[in-house]
Amino acid sequence: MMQKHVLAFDLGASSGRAMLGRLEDGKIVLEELHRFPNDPVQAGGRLHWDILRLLHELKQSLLKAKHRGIKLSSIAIDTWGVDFGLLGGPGNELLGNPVHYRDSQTDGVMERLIGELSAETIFDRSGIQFLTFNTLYQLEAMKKAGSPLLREAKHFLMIPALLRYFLTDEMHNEFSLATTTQMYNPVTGDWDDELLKAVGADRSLFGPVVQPGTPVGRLSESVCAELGIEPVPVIAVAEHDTGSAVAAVPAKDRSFAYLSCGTWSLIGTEVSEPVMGAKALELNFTNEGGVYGTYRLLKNIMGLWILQECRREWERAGVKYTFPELVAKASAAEPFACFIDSDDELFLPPGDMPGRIREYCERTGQKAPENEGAFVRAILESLAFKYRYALEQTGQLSGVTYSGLHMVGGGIQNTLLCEWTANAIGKPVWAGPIEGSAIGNMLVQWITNGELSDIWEARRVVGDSFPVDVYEPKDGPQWEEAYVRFLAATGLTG
Ligand code: ADP
Ligand code: LRH
Repeated sequence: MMQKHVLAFDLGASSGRAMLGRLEDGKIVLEELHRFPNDPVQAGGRLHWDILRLLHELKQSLLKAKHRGIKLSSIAIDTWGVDFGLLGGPGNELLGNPVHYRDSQTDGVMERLIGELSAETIFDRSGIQFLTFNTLYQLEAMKKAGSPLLREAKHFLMIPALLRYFLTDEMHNEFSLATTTQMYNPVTGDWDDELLKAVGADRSLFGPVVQPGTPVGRLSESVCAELGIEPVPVIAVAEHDTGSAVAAVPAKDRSFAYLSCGTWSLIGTEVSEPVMGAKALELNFTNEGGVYGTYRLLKNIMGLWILQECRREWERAGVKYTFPELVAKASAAEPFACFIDSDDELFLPPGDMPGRIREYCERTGQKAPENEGAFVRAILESLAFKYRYALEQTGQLSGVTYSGLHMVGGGIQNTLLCEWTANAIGKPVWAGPIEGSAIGNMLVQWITNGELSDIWEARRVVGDSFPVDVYEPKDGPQWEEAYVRFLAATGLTG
């Protein structure tokens, strides 16, 4: 008889994937069932999600499982934070195509709203890092642009909840993603009325928030009929991909530091209560919802997005490099030649990233890179230093000195980045697993289905199932000296 599997849909910026998982002899057996692009679409002057194509790919995945005779005990979806769809009209139709957070509609909006409400008020009510694209500012941008959608809408659903709605006909927003909106109040444990009012969003749109691990229906009759499959239970996991990635960190120690390394780099620790004080506001840290009552005290760092966009630009110019080829070029380039602050707003929108790095170097009085290897080296060394910077700040906020850093996500395939991160932080890096978000998604499904007892058993099983590569720090004095130059070049204070 065919063993039971869970299916995790993980929609990242570099791709969407449907991963199958089963537990066998205390280990996770993981298999990629389907991988598909998740490219945004520019239309009518806005950058959009290709939401119905993604729904199609989810259905294709279910069909692939059916054709292989695989019995699914449950399915769940995770994606990046902050984006949403609005539903309204007599049949609760999708009103407008969801806009991608890298769209320019939010330019200048955060600064304006901070001017009206104050940073302290927004942070006290949300505990969330100020990022220009947070849902709060997306809604404010719509309000200011006179969008009719907010007036017409009856329901607000974050992207996984929207996809679930299409699959199950049920509507539930989930906690980890709700926190990324900057409109959820972790003290009251509910949407924040004052912040919603400030952006003209009616409270009734949002509905109750379910915790990761909540069963949220089954595939609807119409979806089952269309695909010719049996109804499968659907679970709300940590539907924020970073929340799922943190769930999958194979830590043994309850106080651990992690870096979820993909398109974004998310570095921080897991805490039992949000850290809401003035220091967290000053350092612009975030308290995103985690699994089983935890919070993720962390910093968003722009991450490998900059490398992805360089690669895209070089491809447009006619040369298609693989990531390993780019890493090899970086390895051969001159060390510590120039530095960037990856979180400069220059780097947020899609576009000519090598050109923007050149512009950044000119602005900061540095000699710009002249070839691909030098660009990639500057990106990776600068990221490693930004990780050190944010890890030290995490320690200041949590009061914990970490003995090393767990890295998970696709970025750990970049062994040079792992090595340089260990050198920059002066501590070991433990790298693994690669598919952190999909695995974390599965863990919560297994806990809900009763196949694992709790998150700490689940993390132990991850440690037993996937290789964890250890990178010990090397060349301390050189990296110390270069860190001082990084801080000076980027204007960050040590
Ligand atoms: P996301 O979930 O945000 O889509 P991933 O976790 O899949 O991102 O990580 C994607 C990143 O991983 C890419 O931007 C790339 O930098 C890195 N990466 C993927 N494959 C490799 C590889 N073979 N070698 C080095 N880096 C890689
Ligand atoms: C990483 C991530 C991150 C932020 C950003 C928008 O994929 O979810 O945590 O929310 O995307």
